[in-house]
Amino acid sequence: MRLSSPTALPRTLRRTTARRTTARRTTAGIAAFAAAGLLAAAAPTALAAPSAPSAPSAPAPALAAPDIPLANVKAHLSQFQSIASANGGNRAHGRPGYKASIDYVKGKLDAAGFTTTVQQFTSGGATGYNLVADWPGGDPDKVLMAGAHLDSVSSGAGINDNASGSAGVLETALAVSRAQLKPTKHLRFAWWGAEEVGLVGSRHYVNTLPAAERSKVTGYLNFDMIGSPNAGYFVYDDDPTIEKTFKDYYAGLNIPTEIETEGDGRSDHAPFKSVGIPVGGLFSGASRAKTSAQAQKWGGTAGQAFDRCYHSSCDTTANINDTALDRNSDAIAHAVWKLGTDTPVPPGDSYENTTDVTIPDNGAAVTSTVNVTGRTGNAPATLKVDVDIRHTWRGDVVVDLLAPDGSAYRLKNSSGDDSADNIIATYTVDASSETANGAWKLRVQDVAAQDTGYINSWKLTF
Ligand code: DTR
Ligand code: CA
Ligand code: ZN
Ligand code: ZN
Repeated sequence: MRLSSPTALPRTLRRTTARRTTARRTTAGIAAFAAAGLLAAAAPTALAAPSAPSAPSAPAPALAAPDIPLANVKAHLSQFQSIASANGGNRAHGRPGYKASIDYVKGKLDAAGFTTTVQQFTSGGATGYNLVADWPGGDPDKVLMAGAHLDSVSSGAGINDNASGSAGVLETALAVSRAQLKPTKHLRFAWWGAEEVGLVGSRHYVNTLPAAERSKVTGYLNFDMIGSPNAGYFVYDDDPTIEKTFKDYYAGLNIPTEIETEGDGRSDHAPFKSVGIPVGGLFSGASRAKTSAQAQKWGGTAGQAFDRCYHSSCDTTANINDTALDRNSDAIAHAVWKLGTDTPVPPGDSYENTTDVTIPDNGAAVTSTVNVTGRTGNAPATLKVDVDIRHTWRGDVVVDLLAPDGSAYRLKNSSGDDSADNIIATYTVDASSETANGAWKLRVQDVAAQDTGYINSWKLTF
């Protein structure tokens, strides 16, 4: 049902000066106006004039990941470089430099309180090793994994490919220990062997993981080359929630990202993906050349490979972009903290924002957002919208619900003669044409001068 835009009604004289309501057409709202079914709106209950706005109720503090110290990550790279130099110049599968790398990482994790397991396998007649480190605690039935391959090619030390990812994951695990993090999920970190000879270690892990254990893995985050000298910022486009976690992180830093297109099947996320486990990850680029458009947004050199030493002997500690290594290591920690501590709201529950938002008098619209995640399919035809707006002379106020795609659903029009205060009401919206997951917004506008207020809270119930 298409609703008319708010009518601008002359306000009866109320004060010394006559006032007119000038309801603004919200072109976006009109243009995107869906055939919204406003099925019913409980009559707002008139309340006593609001007391002074209560102190904004602080939302539950999200657990923010700590900064991952670049110096610590680089110290691990130096160790891996020394290991390679002391063992024939590489850390390849079946060579002593690889087992020495495993021993180094294991020693750090044992000292930090992790439960470590070294899993052996054979490939090409040589013994290979995976290192798996469990952080005690969390829901054993909801396991979040993060990993990186620890082996290099035989031609070099493999510092960007992939000591960089190994060190970023290691330092994130050590940060979990320093924080004595109590995540809701069970955290498991892994360093894979024999990736360079065909994803052998990670495939062995997945194939030998009992089905009951496999079904507990809610996601696997893969980090393979995160410090390329001519760096790009690529996000795997596999699981949308994991992808969004990384993309939102970088957007918060105003760093543009691109979807990773060359890595499908080429790293350790592939075996997890092949059994239906949600995967994601980050990548800073390999032998492909950076375009001029990419150089525009990321810096670096157009026409040059992201990593000119890919699979070469020059892949040493000199082959690292510190900024990319630092940013990507921080992004790993952000994803582990966010995905490891989020407790997805079970379907049928509500999504609420209780942060106060001031509504400018006769001014621009303001919005308040709830992020709906963990749902499947579309929103219901009877989406419940509980609104709590404290505002004198509520006739000034226009209220819309904005779906994640921007579609506007009018909940309340302005009405010049409604002099009652506050809008505390429940609206029901037919949102069945909208995808459930995403950022839903309550948009509120005061379209008449004088009388002010704020959004106190609002809630969506599916
Ligand atoms: N890191 C490479 C595999 C590889 C090449 N391009 C991508 C893109 C995304 C992930 C991995 C890769 C290697 O280990 O040889
Ligand atoms: Ca950092
Ligand atoms: Zn490689
Ligand atoms: Zn690699």
